[in-house]
Amino acid sequence: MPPIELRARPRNVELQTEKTALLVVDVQRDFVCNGGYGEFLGNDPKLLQKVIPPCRNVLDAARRAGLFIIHTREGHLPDLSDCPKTKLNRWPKGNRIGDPGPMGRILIRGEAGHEIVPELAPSPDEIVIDKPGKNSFFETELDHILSSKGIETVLICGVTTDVCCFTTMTAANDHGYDAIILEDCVAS
Ligand code: C5J
Repeated sequence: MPPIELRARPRNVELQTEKTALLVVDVQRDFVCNGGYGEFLGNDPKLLQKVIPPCRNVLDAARRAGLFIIHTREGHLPDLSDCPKTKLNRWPKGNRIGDPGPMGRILIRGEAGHEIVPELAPSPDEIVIDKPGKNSFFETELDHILSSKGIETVLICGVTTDVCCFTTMTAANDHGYDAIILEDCVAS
């Protein structure tokens, strides 16, 4: 496959398709859907929904270009044994991770709200990483998977810009990957 020219800051880059992965971060129903946990907390889901069409365009383009594609989901085990107390106690009782929410137990793996939105549903050959933290490398197999595929550059899209996307970008740098945030494909 020919390299892909990408306009970027601080400099444009030439992506080698076989060494580039697309990470679609946490576009889960609870974060972005009307009636999800985010809206229940008082957030306006429209701000995040705007990433869905551009992420879909990028996902389609990445599929056509044969990029390695990974989706992530933030969430916890049903017994919450992987959820730090600080994260659990962040909200008042009733609004906490594991409490019943509009789409099942909040941020619990297997619940309806934990699922990726249908527009960005992973294909059967794409990897889905379940992560207990914000940074997608924290307590996951992501680094191992990327390095075993010879990936050197990761393109990051999804939600939210300043939380899971940003922490994933800095962690990717720390692990030795070039990381590029697709700025029209992230939102907060
Ligand atoms: C948040 C995320 N914002 N996926 N998660 O808690 O950015």
